[in-house]
Amino acid sequence: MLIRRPADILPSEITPRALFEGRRDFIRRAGLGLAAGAALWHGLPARGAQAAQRLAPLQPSAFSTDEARTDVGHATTYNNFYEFGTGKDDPLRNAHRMQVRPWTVRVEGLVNKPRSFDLDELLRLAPLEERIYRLRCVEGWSMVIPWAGFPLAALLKAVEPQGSAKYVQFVTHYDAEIMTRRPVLIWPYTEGLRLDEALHQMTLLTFGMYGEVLPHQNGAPVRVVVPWKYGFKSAKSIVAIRLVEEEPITAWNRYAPQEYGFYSNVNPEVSHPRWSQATERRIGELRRRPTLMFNGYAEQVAQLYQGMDLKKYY
Ligand SMILES: Nc1nc2c(c(=O)[nH]1)N[C@H]1C(S)=C(S)[C@@H](COP(=O)(O)O)O[C@H]1N2
Ligand SMILES: [Mo]
Repeated sequence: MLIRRPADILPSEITPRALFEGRRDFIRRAGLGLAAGAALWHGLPARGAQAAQRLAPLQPSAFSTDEARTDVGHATTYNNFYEFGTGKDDPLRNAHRMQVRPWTVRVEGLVNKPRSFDLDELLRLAPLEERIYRLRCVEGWSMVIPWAGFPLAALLKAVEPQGSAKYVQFVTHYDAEIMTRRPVLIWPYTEGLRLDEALHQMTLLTFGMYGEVLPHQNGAPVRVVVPWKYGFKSAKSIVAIRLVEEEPITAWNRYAPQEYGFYSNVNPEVSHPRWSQATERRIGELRRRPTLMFNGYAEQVAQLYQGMDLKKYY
């Protein structure tokens, strides 16, 4: 689908209804270009039941890495989205059942202007940038993904956090009709950041990847991406953002507090209790490579943790 310039396009046209209503049009997907083609190679359609929708041209970002991007067919078929199953291709098979339009995100708690935003209102807050970030999963693999989004700070500033707000909690979509009922984690999946982390310019409110709107399995229609932290901090399919005073409950921390801390900064020196975090396998490569402190973003984020014992606050 061809895209006009951002100036003459309404945000609602970027996210057309048909796209998000889960067409079961499996044949057409074969002709939908790179994403579909790459995934067909793996024997699965890249988007489950949705057609790809290209975004308007994106502003490049100085925060982007120039490392080689992970093949889109891997990034859209090898996913963690436990609501849809714990197998790597379960999200691809199942997430298309999620209705992602209409969609609203409530922003509430310790803010002067609590309110709900629909997708179009979110997209009007700031221009979408392309941010090519490394994503490092706590399981020991990593990818390089060109995301499309803008700093979460643009949304947080719009609601005016109060002085007492110290943390941000993300609550994600849960629907027992289409997602697992097994208590793999406590649903809905929740995550959290300290307010200064959430306001950091690298924390991206994300709507797309590889120049297209987010596939369902990657957290459509809106997720966060926090590239210096393990992947599970980058919550998918967000429905509420709460500003709170105390460190919020997070799904993985509640599941296994000794294994998954609130901070979960990528740190090769702090092992997971059951495995080392010193190396990782970049998806698409064979040899493991060393994991870098803060996933290679120390220059940008290390000052957030000055004076903190990162072994204690893992
Ligand atoms: N709602 C929700 N968000 C989630 C998860 C999840 O299970 N549910 N998994 C996380 C994990 S462990 C990782 S590594 C990343 C994976 O993102 P990707 O599939 O887009 O690469 O999503 C994170 N966000
Ligand atoms: Mo992960």
